[in-house]
Amino acid sequence: MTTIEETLVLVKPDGVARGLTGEILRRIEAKGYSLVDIRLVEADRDLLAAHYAEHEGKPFYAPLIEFMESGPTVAIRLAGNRVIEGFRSLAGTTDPTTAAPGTIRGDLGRDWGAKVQQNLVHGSDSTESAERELALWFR
Ligand code: IDP
Ligand code: MG
Repeated sequence: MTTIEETLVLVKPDGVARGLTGEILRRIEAKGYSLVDIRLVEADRDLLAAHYAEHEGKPFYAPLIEFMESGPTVAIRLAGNRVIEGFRSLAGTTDPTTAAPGTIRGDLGRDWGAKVQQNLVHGSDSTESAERELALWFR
């Protein structure tokens, strides 16, 4: 079955600040996914509150919003069969210390001792999240 999906990928402010946008795009393109749209965004509080609504009330929520406001983010609309699952696999697990080597977070990320994990990228986790998040970042 061929169902071409789209997902939202973010290169978070740590990835942009560390000059890793190109390396992250290289990995995405080398995997074979298609860039549909890309933009540099200075995310404001309303956008971030909507994007991370599921995490409101968690101990890392306020540090997460502050981190995401700390600099520009690169937002990418990415397409391909099973791209949602495929990009999450490329990204690796949430904690960069234990994310598998070979993944973006495992190869390029580390713990910096902050209250929130600075793990370089975001990828939508379901078709519902992708649709919702793409509408927020590419309105
Ligand atoms: P994901 O980005 O791997 O989907 P989520 O659980 O959706 O992970 O969390 C959103 C973001 O919040 C993570 O990418 C990370 O930056 C941060 N985060 C999640 N869980 C923790 C935690 O337990 N401690 C610190 N930061 C966290
Ligand atoms: Mg998530």
